[in-house]
Amino acid sequence: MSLRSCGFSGALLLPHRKKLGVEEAHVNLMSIKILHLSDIHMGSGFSHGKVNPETAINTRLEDFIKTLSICIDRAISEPADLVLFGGDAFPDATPAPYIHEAFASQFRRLADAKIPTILLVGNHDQHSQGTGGASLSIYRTLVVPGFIVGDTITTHRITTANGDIQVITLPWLNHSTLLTRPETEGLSLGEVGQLLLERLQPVIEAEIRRLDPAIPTVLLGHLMADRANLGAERFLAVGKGFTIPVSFLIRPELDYVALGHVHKHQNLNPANNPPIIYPGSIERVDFSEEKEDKGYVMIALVKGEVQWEFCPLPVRTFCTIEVDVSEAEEPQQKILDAIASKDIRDAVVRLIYKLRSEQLELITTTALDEALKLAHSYTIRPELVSQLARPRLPELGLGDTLDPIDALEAYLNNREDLKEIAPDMLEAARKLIEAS
Ligand SMILES: [Mn+2]
Repeated sequence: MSLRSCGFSGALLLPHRKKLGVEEAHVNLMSIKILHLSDIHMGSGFSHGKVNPETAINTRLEDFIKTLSICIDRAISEPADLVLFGGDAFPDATPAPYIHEAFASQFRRLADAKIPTILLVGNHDQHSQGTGGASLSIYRTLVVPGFIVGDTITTHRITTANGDIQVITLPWLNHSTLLTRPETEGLSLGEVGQLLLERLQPVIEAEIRRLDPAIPTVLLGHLMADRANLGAERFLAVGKGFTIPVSFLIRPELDYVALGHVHKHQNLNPANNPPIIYPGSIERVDFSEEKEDKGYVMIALVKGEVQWEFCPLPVRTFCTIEVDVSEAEEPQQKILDAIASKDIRDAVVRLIYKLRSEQLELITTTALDEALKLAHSYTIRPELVSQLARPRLPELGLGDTLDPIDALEAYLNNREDLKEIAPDMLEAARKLIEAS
């Protein structure tokens, strides 16, 4: 695990400026340095770790803490003038106290170093669709010096060591944020999304109109943008919330758009006017992020000029080993060869092999365990090829007649990946059937 160097001078030239008065030049000579990170999801993926016997803590929590601490170290050593967290601190709004404490003790170091910090509220931070508050609101209640909790659409003017900056916070929006229940009744999810977007537009316009045009401006939003290349969050796009067109975010008033929500790092506006950046998650949350680099973004900003750089983090390797041995004469050896072909040391490994039921007795699990023992953790999933051909929904046998809702329910019961949106889908289906 090597960390690519991420050198960053942060000093910006001011090529397009008219001649500056001495005083003005003094103020503008240094750029404002921002560290932008997002989607920490601390407390996720414990099944990929194990309990550290020395600390009694799950090793994946230790991984997440270590990665977050590298981000905070960087903010302090730079030093950053401002830290922007793009939302989704934990897997849900009610993390176990020791997980919340681990998160707080890292961010507390920013308060100690007097680095202003904005904690934006993401969908995973809201308790019961936002009506139960947010896990991060505790920082406002405690009045942590320099900390702002972004749980409303507001513009914050922040004074930093290198000048003032304004940040528009746009937390995760759900249906109850800008719409009332009677307004959404009978509407499809798509129509609700459209209505929400229509409501959002003037609210954002009002914020933009109030901006001070002389100082740098950042929009910090937790949202699903329509051009985003989806990582682990791809299922959340369906039914949960709505997408915002990237064109909505390309505004001359904005110098940088700092996003959270999508776990895959990307810039949605290669023209960089302004850069629209998802830094992505700081650790791999699950196997869907196996091939993604993880990191944070450093930004140097003066009004009208921005430089940004993705800084990779040395995160835990995830490794999928998939092998079909159903036609192999020595299936065990073929599996061992597949394992040997990968660098599994300290990695989270999943071994998936396909075989015929007659081959089952040719596989010795202890030999596989031995071959995988260098991994940090591993799972082994044999898949029987004969089983693969089974009816996709065994509950729907011949002769059964099902009404459409029962059929959909049976289907959803077989789709673990749709579990989160299953109630929404069933509700939408009921409405459709009632309307027809
Ligand atoms: Mn999110």
